Amino acid sequence: MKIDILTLFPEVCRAPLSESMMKRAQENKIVDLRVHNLRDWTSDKHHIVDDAPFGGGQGMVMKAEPIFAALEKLRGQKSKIILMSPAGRRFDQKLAADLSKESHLVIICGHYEGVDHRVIDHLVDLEISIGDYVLTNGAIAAVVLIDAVVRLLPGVLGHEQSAADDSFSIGSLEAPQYTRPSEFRGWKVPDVLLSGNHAEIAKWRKEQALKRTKQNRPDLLD
Ligand code: JCQ
Repeated sequence: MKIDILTLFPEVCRAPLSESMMKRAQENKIVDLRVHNLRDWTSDKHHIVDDAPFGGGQGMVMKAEPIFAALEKLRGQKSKIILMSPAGRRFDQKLAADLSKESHLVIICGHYEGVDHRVIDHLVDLEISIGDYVLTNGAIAAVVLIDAVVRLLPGVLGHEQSAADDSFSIGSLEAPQYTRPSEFRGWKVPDVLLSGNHAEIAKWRKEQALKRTKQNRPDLLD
């Protein structure tokens, strides 16, 4: 998969996408990730990327010209053009799985009070929000989306089963996990996990997963 990120703050996404699994996915040529500075596509001498909103109001709006100029270079036949925005459709595991089937994502990172709406009407395929809160910087949201998508690409996770077993893929949260020592500060690991009885362990995990889902995310059970 090829991913192009268009942002005014390339450094915000560079570090988190250069570590751990994202680093290995790039080294193994599973993903070809490129970060572009939107300012490089301005044609005026002051490299202006934003301006005041028509009709008045607070803040600045990202100009259409540099975004269209960038996309005309970056987009190909099969590119999916995404805008990160709090006004977008809410991102979830299903959308991550759908996007992991694409061959090329171009991700535009919004900032300020938004982008000129002609970008959304005539360029963007999909506006995506990572949640109901506002960030200063769409590049942070883009990192979240990319991480969730790239880890689903074949060969990124160590164990092929890991992604299929995720909470959110199975519709409820995961059961509690423990590791050594079996007693820590007087708190013991549940006996059943040390019993070696795999049927009992599976049953316990199912019960615990349900209990945890009821407590933390009752909406998942509806
Ligand atoms: C993305 N959830 C929150 C902030 C306007 C495109 O317009 C804007 C973009 C941003 C940055 O992104 C987010 C966000 N998903 O805040 C304001």
